[in-house]
Amino acid sequence: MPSVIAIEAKPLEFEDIDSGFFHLYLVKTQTDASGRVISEKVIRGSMEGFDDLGTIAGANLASSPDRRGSDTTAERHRTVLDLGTRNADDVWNVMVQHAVNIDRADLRYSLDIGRQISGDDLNSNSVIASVLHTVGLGVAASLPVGVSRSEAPLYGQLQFMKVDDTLSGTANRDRIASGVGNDTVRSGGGDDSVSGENGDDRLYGSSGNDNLSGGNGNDRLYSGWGNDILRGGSGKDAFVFYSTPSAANIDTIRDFSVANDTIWLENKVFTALGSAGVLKSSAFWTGDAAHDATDRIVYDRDDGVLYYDQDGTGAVEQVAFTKIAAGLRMTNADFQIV
Ligand SMILES: [Ca+2]
Ligand SMILES: [Ca+2]
Ligand SMILES: [Ca+2]
Repeated sequence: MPSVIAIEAKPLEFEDIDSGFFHLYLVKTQTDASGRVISEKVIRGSMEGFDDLGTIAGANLASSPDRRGSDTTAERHRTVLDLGTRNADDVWNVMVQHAVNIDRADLRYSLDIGRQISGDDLNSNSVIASVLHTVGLGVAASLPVGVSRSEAPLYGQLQFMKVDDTLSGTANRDRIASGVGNDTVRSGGGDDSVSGENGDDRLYGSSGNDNLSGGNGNDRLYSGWGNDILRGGSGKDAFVFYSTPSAANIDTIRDFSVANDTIWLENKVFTALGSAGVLKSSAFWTGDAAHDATDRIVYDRDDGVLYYDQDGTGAVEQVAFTKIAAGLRMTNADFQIV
């Protein structure tokens, strides 16, 4: 059954006087083959208790504070979000997870909509901006038609949404940007695009040809299977290899820094590397092939390919597991056996 996600806006009234401001919320509408509405779910921010920023995450619209009155579609400033080729149910799944994480985080609700006091001012509109951002939708481009940014106060306060997210993608192609905070993102199957952004993030690509980007902070990128594109960003990043290398499983690291970054190799898969710790210097070689029987990791400096060779100069062929830049001054110290 087809689903759509719309962003809606209701005029905010204080004691029946229109404030000139709007409250934003997201609605997923599922219809059947003849266009009848089967369900309407809502994501919205709220104030809980004295000043706690809370959420309603995927509840029924009809039993939420945003339930329909006699207002028309135009009065609700409904704009259906353009999700490209993504399925609305998949996008909603990730949106709900982030809304739940916001609810659990210790974020303060602030009504300082005139920005009179400096600090982390967040309200229900900030929640909606953060939810849109998490699934890779542009915040400015997603505002409902007829609502300007100044009419949606505290929308887009992403730098203050300090949420340590745990997010799981779907079996299909996901786009996830986990924002500030130390996040764990498991993108699941499909060709996913994941950005950890600020914080020390752990990103798992699993199967599929994924695009993983750590951003600022000390990140760990677990690309899994497929031909993945990896960027650690700034900070001390670890690129973790734990799947059997093959032609269908060669990754590309776009920004490996010898000074800052490390390649981690799982010895359950790279069985000839021995026990955990820094790779032995006798097991590393720079060249196009192993030069003696103890070599295990070979860096071809001319084309930037890293090979695993389980028996050095023995009969078993080396196998490429990732491409990095050519001409780097790699040493055994760039490799950690885990
Ligand atoms: Ca992050
Ligand atoms: Ca992958
Ligand atoms: Ca990083």
